[in-house]
Amino acid sequence: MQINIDAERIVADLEKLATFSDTESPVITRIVYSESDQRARAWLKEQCVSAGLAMREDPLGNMFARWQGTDADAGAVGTGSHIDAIPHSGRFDGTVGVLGALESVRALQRSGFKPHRSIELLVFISEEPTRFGIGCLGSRMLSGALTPEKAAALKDRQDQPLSHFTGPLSRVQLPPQYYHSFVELHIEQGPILEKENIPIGIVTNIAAPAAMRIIIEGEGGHAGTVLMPERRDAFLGAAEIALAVEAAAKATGAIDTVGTCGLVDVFPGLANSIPSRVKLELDIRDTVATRRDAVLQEIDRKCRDISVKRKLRIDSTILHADDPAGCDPTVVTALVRACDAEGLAYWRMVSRAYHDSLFMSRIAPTAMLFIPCRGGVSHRPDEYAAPRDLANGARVLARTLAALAS
Ligand code: HGY
Ligand code: MN
Ligand code: MN
Repeated sequence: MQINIDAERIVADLEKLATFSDTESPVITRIVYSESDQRARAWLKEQCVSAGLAMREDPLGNMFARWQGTDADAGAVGTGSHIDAIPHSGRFDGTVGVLGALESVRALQRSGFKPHRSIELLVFISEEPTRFGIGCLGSRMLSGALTPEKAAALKDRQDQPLSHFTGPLSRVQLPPQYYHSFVELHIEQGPILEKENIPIGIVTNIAAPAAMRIIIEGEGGHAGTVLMPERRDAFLGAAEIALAVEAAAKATGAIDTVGTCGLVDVFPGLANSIPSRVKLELDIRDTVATRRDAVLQEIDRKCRDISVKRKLRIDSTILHADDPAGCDPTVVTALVRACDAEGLAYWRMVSRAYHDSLFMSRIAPTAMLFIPCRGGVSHRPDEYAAPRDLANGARVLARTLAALAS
């Protein structure tokens, strides 16, 4: 089967999608449910409809664009990713797995392929943790990993509850066997493929992410008149915790353990006022869940020590601590065969970033394919994937979808 991918079309679509942003392209900010996000999803819906796909949206905002197969009752072959983008990030994270997949479908249509199983493009809502502090909100609910009750209890950055739904959240979870299989195309967000000069990554495992929120409370006061021995400076407690995160991640001795303190809110946040309250949000990951959990426990222990030593009140909450995912061997084999058919070298690898596939793997045989991104850079405006790599990814995806849908 000859598959002709229109790489220029993917590039043009990515550029158009990048215009729906709260910051000037190439700096992208597209927070879920924001005006930019809504406009982006409306534009995307039009693209899917003009590709002849049947559109539906669930109460949370997950979008489904279906190419009806000859056997309407058979489990569909799913593909897709996300289009929400963290503030000050890039144009390729998530979007490649949506617009590249759309071009894969169009290329299969042009080749005259007729799917036996329906092929369905899924655009997940809220993959990034920006608004609710928890990533993969859409795929967590689709897979049942997050119940409607827990979702309704989520609060956003303004402490507002999740309210952007258009119907009962109980209708979001997919019925069993809804998908026969699921494949997600994504940029690697790491340096390996570019460094090894390998065009395709086939993901065998997805690392286990965890997020922790820590509130540190001390005593505020005048930066000039409160003498050092009397101080209970909340930020210095936070600083010790941030260093403890780095030490605990390194102490496991495994290169797969990572820890980041990326969100620091200091109150009142003025140079001449001693910090009385600090909110930290931590991101701890590992390919082995027990090793990651040991890091979470070590951080908790350090918080207790720092609380006593600095007379601070320190409360920590685990926002989520998910299991890693193993990708399904049959879907991995379909990807390998597609690479062979295209004469493309591939590299089996771990995904250190999490993706909606982490949760889709709980309800369907799932695997992912990566394309290189320049310098391995992601979550930054200089994130970049070359047209040739976009076309390679879409071609391998098209072949894989065709094989799974036959
Ligand atoms: O953080 C992640 O791994 C994903 O890019 N949201
Ligand atoms: Mn991301
Ligand atoms: Mn992503």
